[in-house]
Amino acid sequence: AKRLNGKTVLITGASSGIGRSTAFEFARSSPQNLKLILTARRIDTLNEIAVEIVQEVGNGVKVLPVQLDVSNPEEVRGFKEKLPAEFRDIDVLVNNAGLVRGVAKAPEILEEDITVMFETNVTGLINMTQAILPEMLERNNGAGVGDIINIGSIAGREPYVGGGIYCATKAAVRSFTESMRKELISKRIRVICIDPGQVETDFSVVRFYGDKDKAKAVYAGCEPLTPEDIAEAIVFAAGRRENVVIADTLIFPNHQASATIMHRNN
Ligand code: NDP
Ligand code: 8X3
Repeated sequence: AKRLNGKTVLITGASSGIGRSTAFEFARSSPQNLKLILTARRIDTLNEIAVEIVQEVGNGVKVLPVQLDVSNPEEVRGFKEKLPAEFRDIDVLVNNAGLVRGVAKAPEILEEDITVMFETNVTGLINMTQAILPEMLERNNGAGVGDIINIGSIAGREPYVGGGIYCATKAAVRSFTESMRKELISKRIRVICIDPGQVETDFSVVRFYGDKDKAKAVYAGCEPLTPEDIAEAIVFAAGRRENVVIADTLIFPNHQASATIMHRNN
């Protein structure tokens, strides 16, 4: 879309799944004049993705891979200063980095899992937002400019058994997002929440601590969304006329009607 021409887009968690697909989708939709900052912990993977994007769309798109652990407040704080000047005016922040660990119920939930989920999905997302927002607010002669796109989940709307912590983190994302939209009412900054249902990525592999068979079983007899489906929605939201805010979106695959109601074919 022409509206994305010249934009600088920062994606967290761009090394896999939805974040990775979102990077490709932005590049495809504005292949001549876009700056993409791809962040995650796995810098080697980001470097590979940067090469693949340029192979696919050409070098009209500038891709900058940067290692960043959003759960580390110090890294987040120092992040902006490390960027080359031409990448510093961020127009679109996609807060996508996130994870789930385990399916344990209270009181069996591992303390480490609780900490990692909250520090990544909640504190990490909030710290990232606070790191990027000040410049968004200053630009446009103080009227502000830019989009903050937060990836929530159906899990943030509907808590389920075995998801006590993950669901709580996504409910927190939802609540923070809504507060911010209200706080920024007088600014030209769009605050956008996208809540996916079931998407097949490494999400369930991470949930089951690397057990691929258990992860596969989550999608048995179902046809989950692909990460591209969510990437399209993200880029669509970012590509609207500046007065149009796709404030809140819930996206299911056809067989899904709630966090736990799934039609299975076998
Ligand atoms: P993936 O596991 O495929 O991708 C997760 C991404 O987050 C990776 O790029 C990973 O990169 C990154 N990440 C994890 N921890 C950190 C960290 N501390 N710092 C920086 N990056 C981090 O899963 P998805 O693509 O599915 O997940 C993306 C988002 O979508 C998450 O917020 C998830 O909660 C949400 N979501 C997913 C759904 C699904 O069914 N898949 C449904 C609804 C929401 P690295 O390991 O290199 O740091
Ligand atoms: C991921 C969707 O419902 O498996 O956010 O937790 S769910």
